[in-house]
Amino acid sequence: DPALLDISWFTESMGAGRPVEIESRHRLRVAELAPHGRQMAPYACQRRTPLLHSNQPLTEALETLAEEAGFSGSEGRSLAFTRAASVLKALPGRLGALEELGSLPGIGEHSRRVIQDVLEDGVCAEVERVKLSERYRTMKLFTKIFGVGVRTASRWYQEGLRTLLDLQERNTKLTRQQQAGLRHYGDLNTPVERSEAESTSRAVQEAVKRFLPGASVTLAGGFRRGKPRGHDVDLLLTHPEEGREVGLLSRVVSWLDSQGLILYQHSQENSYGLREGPEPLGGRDVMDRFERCFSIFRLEAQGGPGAPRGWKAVRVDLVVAPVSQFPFALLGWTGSRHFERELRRFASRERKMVLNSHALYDTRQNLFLPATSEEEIFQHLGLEYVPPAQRNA
Ligand code: DCT
Ligand code: MG
Repeated sequence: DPALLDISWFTESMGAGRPVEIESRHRLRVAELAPHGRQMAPYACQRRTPLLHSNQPLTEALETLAEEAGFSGSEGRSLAFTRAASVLKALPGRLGALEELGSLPGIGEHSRRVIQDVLEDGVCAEVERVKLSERYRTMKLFTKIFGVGVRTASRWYQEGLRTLLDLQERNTKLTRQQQAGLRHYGDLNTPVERSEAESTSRAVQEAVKRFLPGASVTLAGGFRRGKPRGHDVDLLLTHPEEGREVGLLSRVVSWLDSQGLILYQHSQENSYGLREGPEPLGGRDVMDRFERCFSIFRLEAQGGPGAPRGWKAVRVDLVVAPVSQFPFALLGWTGSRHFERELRRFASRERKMVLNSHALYDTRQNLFLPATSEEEIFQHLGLEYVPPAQRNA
């Protein structure tokens, strides 16, 4: 694929487009023995992490601190808490005592203290303080607006804004995306049910069929990992014949729009071929270079007593992948976010390979390793296959 011949953006983007990864103190060596007599591998992509696990109170506390660190721009600290939480999610049973942490990888001093507090008192004072703090609460409120990231929320907080009403009354400058986010704030922060994700997928499937028979629509993201609800619907489009997918998205989106199904949309073309400078840090917006559409659908309510009116606004991401890149796109868009981060870290540190949602590149052999399925990508990486339901790291 000529688009992939120029790999400079590809390898550069790995460094520039991703949050900085902190060094793990635990290098890949003899897998360490976890409690319950099971081995706990150091990378999340080497473990099986089910959706439901036995350490919810502990992981919730750690993830609150991870979120708070993210709000303060401390990516390294945030990652450390996320790592610790992820390890606990992979435990086969409830952590009973602090001593059982001894053999687990990736649990730092601070996380250990938090775990100790929760084990001993049921809560951790630090976490409770964070949850009550004005800054955390405001940051949470603002970052839940579609189109608002940590930087914008932080700026608004500094300017003294505290509520959604403040945003409106003080005529804060909002992008078109943020205006839509604010307009549909309630709906977009009401979880999307699986049934709603499936009916969205069907609507897109029907539109796709009109313009390109044979093209497929795949539900990715949290729903593919078995989550019963999520914050959006992630859909991947492809066609078994390379190149046939070009031009599909705009037609599909126009048609859905003409049917009154779209409340907001922002499409961007693919940018495989473009040479660009370093991309801004983090965020799903710079995750990959596929042609895509960030949208808000107007979904007919499924009825029932819970439906206050006839429709509901739902966030939908449509992503188009050429079939040669599809397995990489599927792997990248299935998540979890932490599982993806760990896959890339494992690839780069342990295999000297560069993995993203487009391809896998072996820097020792200087070649791309093609794949026709997710299983093949795991094989190239020398990893045991982890099914989507076990990627809830
Ligand atoms: N992703 C990633 N890195 C990011 C953002 C996203 O690797 N910075 C991947 C992992 C999941 C996928 O993209 C879809 O992202 P989300 O919709 O944010 O996550 P989700 O797991 O589908 O969760 P939710 O249920 O909240 O939608
Ligand atoms: Mg999602």
